[in-house]
Amino acid sequence: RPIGVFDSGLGGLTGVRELRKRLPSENIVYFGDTGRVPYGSRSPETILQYARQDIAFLLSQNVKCIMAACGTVSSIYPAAEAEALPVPFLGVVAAAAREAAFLTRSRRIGVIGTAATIRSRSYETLLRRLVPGAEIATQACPLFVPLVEAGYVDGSAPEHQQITRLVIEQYLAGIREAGVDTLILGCTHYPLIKGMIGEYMGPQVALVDPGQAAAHHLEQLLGEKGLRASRPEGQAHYYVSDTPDSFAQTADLFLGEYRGGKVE
Ligand code: DGN
Repeated sequence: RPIGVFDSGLGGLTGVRELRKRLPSENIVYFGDTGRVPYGSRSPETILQYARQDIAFLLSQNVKCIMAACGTVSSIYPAAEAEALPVPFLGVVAAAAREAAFLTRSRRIGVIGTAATIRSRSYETLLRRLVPGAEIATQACPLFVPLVEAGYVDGSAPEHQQITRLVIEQYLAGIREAGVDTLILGCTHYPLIKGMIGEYMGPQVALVDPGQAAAHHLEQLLGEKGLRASRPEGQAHYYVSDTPDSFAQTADLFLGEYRGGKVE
């Protein structure tokens, strides 16, 4: 049975990329709600309703576990509802908070994400539990998603990177000022500008990529439950709720060399 991964759109493919690297034998079914993206600017009620529908689709594909690659969904989806699902559920927020708690020395942690993620205080709630006395600086960065989707990412044309750098400076000045030693990149899209964010924050700040943390956590979870696949190479199937027309181009941006599989 495959691992089910879903996201509000195609950004969650950054999570798939980490899964393909870490768990190459696994089959993956990905669902991207491209017909209704973005979730990050919507109300918690709407996000929850969409998340339930996304999860129902993955369950209909007979998945053995579900990873919510979306920072926004992982922030809103109630733990009690996740526990009641027939298969294990893992959100990127829980995985990234755990990783940040492990990495921080000063207990000063920064969190960036969509407006909905930051408003939900999901990271603060978890981090306060995991890191007693933590000081947490948060910042919503709504312009990062369109910048990444426009291709203004690490390694793009210098004039494009220059624009992204200006926005980074504007959003992250307060967090840099707060002297954090760990920064959670709490949205699917941010790993694509990790290089520029790292340059701005400086080498003393550890950057947490939630997709990477979730892939690591899922590897442990599947191992514990005896659910690891043993075939030589797994396949990925991609489903989207809009027409798949622009899938190839955008998917390449988020997946890099890890494409392969079918779009449905
Ligand atoms: N996938 C969303 C997230 O990680 O929060 C970003 C895209 C969106 O829905 N705005």
